Amino acid sequence: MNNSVLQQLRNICSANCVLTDTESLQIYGVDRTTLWQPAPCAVVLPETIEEVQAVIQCANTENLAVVPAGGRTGLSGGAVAKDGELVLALDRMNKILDLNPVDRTIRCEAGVITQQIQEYAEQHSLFYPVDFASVGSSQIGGNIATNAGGINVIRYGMTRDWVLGLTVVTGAGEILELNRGLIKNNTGYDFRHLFIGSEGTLGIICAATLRLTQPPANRSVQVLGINNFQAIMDVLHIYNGGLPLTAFEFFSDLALSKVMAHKKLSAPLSVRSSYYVLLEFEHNDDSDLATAVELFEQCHNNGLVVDGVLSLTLSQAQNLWRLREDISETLSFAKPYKNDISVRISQMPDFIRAVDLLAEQNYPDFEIVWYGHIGDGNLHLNVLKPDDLSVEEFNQQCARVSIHIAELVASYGGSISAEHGVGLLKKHLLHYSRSDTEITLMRQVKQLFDPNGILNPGKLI
Ligand code: 2HG
Ligand code: ZN
Repeated sequence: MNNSVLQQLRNICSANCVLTDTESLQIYGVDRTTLWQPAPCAVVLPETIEEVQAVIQCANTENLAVVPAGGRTGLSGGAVAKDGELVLALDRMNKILDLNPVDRTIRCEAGVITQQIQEYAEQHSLFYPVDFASVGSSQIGGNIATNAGGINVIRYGMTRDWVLGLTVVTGAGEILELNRGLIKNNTGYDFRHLFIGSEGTLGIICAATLRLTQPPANRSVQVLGINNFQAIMDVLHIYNGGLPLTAFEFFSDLALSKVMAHKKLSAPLSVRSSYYVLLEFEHNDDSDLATAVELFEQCHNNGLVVDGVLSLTLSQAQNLWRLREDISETLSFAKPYKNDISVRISQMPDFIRAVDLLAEQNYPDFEIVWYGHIGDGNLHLNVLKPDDLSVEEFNQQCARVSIHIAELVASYGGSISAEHGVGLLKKHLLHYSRSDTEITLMRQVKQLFDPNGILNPGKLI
């Protein structure tokens, strides 16, 4: 980066908020993907929205590409700076600004860690329900920019459902207040929803007002051993009819054995099965617990479920959750090739059979770890590299297969990215889930908010 631009940034944000040392460039230039080498020109850490605005104005004048960065826990390369871009990290905009118990809202800056929002809400007897394994390091701005999902979507929806207001700086350097924290506001196009899931391509999310809700009374967890996909969906149907489910997750025996070995955890059930469902439900009294036992017995008597366990304490529930939540981190050392796909729930049994067949045909010698949010119609398929294959060959082979998976997803009217976003990783697959007209309109929308194309160029579209 040339010295005059560096000096301008130092004037805007103060000298110690502009980083150019090799270590910082390596850390801030990448998310949790491993396919690209970080190579940003600098990292800037503004502390106020005015500073963000001034950085964006400077980037426009100097024709400098900007990659917005939150907690960089993304899995699609949305926060990768590999081509000399300026990383604009929101770490220093980390204040909780207000919690309004009457409105049941929390207002915070974009760099607040998701878990801090959950804890702050809890201290005020309220609940922020969006939850996933990386809440301890992801930032709320990144959650909004990628419309993060996670483990409670079946009951509480995605991040989008909890955003009441956004303050953004557009790619053109304008500050916009979107929706003002209102529940009801029918005044035309709702730009808030354009920014949610826009992956940093339209503007920088600087602050947000989030809706909070009543905390759930108690939550219990059941892990069930099941031998086939159809039975998993039948069990979902049966439990949905009887209990207020907050999660319905699944993982394969291979996923379980990897987590148990890596995290030194013991088996949840005495009998092994091909798959396991982890379900969670809210309950106010013992009758729901009795219902859980009855539903289990019904499924067991029908031959749908082989074995099961119900948590009786919070710590038992937490231990069971680790079997599911620790899968992604456990596998990360093997640098797996990831698929994050979805179809409508009713199509899941057929779709899974078809994916399974495709995987068997195309990956005869690869280990495939199946898991995901099956209650939301969302599968995570992690393909593991055999030791004797080079990383390049492995990734090329997987990229070829992912085209077949995308074709299959398209034939079911599903999504090539259920919750991880498009970023760099899925860009070439976007047309399997969005029409040419839609993609053209997306480009035109980007042009409106970011006329010089400085924001996250090359991502999403
Ligand atoms: C999960 O559900 C995350 O655990 C990560 O979305 C999934 O790493 C993955 O493929
Ligand atoms: Zn997931």
